[in-house]
Amino acid sequence: MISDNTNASIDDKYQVEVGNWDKDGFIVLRGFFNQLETENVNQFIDNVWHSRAISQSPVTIDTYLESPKYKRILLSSASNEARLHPYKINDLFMEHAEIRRLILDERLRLILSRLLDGEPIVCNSLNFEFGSQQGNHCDTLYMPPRKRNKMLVSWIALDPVDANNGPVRYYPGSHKIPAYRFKNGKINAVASEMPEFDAYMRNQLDIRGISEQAFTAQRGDVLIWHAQLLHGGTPILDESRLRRSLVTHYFRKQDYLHHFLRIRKSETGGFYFRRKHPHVT
Ligand SMILES: O=C(O)CCC(=O)C(=O)O
Repeated sequence: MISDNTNASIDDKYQVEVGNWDKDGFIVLRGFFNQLETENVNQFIDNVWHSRAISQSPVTIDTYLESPKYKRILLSSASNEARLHPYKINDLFMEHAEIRRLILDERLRLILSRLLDGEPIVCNSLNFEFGSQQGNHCDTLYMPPRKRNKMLVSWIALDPVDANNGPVRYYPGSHKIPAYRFKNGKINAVASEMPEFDAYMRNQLDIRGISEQAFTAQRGDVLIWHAQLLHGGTPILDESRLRRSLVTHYFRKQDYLHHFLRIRKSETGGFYFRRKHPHVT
């Protein structure tokens, strides 16, 4: 039983939502981070852009998402133009405490530990300014965990989000759909077989009567989803608006102890992987 006051109030506030995790495959933590915390991240991202050319940072960015111009490059070589189109900056958490502080926040870790049934460890983070605008997918297509169902994702709103600036869409309960097996027997995405994946998921949603929901949010709200939950990013209809967010994928630390040389402890007492940055294209 949790005795500490902070933990007890987290329990009071969020126990209902945590109770829905198994049924729905997601929970919502409204107003979890305050304005200062989210503004600090937005400021930090601005600074990362402004200082990129002199930073010699190994951090990478996926530019022109969902377009034929898509390319993964070093952030230090990204043009000003690239910032005006959907992009994601990969894995800032490996280099910067400003990101770790939020994604390994003590209260957040407590909730993630409950959902994972063990200590979380960050394996990847993504920073967006226009959302992902990505088609429907489950995150296990790209990074399946060693232990089935022991991976989850936190999505932190860094802007208010409504129907006009690209809310995340998601399908409650879709995490219960048995993972699609590609022809090689694995669940990792095979690009040429994604139409079959899409058809399988559409059929399963129909059978189960699951319909699409859009996640509208205030700055500081957190959506946590099960890595098997079907979701995607919607287009931004109002081109004058941003939709900044910080997305983090977590495994369960106890499933990766054999990678002990790469495990680091953060300033807040949480854990993350210190590995190589992704290759540029
Ligand atoms: O923020 C979004 O638009 C969706 C992000 C997403 O789908 C992901 O990171 O897996």
